[in-house]
Amino acid sequence: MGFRKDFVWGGATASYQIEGAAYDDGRGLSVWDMFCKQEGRIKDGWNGDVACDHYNLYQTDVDLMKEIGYKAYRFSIAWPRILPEGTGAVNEKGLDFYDRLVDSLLEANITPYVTLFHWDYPYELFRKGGWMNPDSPKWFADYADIVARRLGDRVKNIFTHNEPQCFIGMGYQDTEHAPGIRFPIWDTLLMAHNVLLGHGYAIQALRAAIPDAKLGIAPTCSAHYPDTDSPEDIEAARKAIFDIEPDRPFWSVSLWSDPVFKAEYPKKLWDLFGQHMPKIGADDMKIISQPLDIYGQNIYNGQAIRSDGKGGYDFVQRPWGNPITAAKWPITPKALRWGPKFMFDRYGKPIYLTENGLSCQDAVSLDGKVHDPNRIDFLHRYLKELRNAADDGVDILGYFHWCVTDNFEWAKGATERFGMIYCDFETQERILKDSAYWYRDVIRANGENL
Ligand code: IFM
Repeated sequence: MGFRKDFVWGGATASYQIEGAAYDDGRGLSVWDMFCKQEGRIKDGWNGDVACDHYNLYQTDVDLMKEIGYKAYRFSIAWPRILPEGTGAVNEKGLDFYDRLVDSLLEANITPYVTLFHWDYPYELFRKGGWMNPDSPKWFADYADIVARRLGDRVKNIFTHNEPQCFIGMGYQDTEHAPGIRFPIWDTLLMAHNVLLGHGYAIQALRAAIPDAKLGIAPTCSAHYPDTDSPEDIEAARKAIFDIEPDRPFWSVSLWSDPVFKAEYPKKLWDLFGQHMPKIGADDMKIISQPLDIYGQNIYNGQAIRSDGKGGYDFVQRPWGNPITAAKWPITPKALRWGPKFMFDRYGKPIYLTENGLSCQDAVSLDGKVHDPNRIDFLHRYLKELRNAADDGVDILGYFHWCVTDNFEWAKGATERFGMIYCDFETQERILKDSAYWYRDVIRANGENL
């Protein structure tokens, strides 16, 4: 069977990680600007002030994407570039930038996929309580409406939030990401609820402004997979992937996706934190569960699961010396077969792999090229498993490699290179890595050469 004929091959980025121009043309501050100013937060003290200077070099990047043969490009919009205070006055110059970018993509025959929020939350709204403020869902919807009215004639694929697991879990629980302040569980659960309400209100606004748009959300997951093909292990892995860990609830899939697709919070969340859950308004779950067209999944890895023989599951210890990426993330290609399958079985929505990739210690060789065999091997293995998922009947619409270029990798700064395009952060020179040429061939063959 293989990938569908109209399979969407592309790459993804996020505004704060590549744009730079952090203080130009009226952009407001985000929590990430302020987080980076705090000593010790970012490896080697880097920040997104310039990053890949994509704000100025976007045409170069679009040209390179075209050279690779991308059919689509997923990028995020910097909320504070559009609304410097988060709400109120609109910064026309910010909208102009995305206008230019979208036009340039369409000119190159690359379909734009927009993510509204990939973590650069307006600092002025954070000062008003951020996602804890009861008005925060409406702030997000108003922002969505402004973007839709400006870009909706050309942008027809939109995701609301990217990885709510991370911006809530890592921002307010682990504190490794902005704003890096630990809040008690009841406040963090309230934030999560407002994030979901914001998603629902934004979908209403987007639907009204762009009736022919395909709308979705792009969470992430640890895509656990069965250790064997036995029905018991498969059901155990399914259980594990949707489970909620008491000490890391925000990392779960079901906390975010059950409300969106099933209009309810999972029972286990109530069992664990019932007394800390926010007050749920009469219409809240209806608003959160607005019908969606597409489901984005960012999947990097998972863990093998075995049935414990009692209806539960056990994590299988990874073999000694199990391959890892430069970020020390385990390499587990089966995550791309079973993650999408379990999501499709539970939520029934067509899936885009909205992020997948790895960081390597890439460098320019003496021959002036960037050889990244590990990336090619990783992608080859993962894409084969994704194709297996498609063969299993999972409706997979497309794949966005993370990341188009090397970029500002959040707290890890410049120490992790995720791109297919090498970026020299001093000179802003770009070089297509070997994997980019390899990916070009995969796109041309629609994955049949894998
Ligand atoms: O760089 C991030 C991205 O912003 C969100 N998903 C994971 C990537 C790699 O860490």
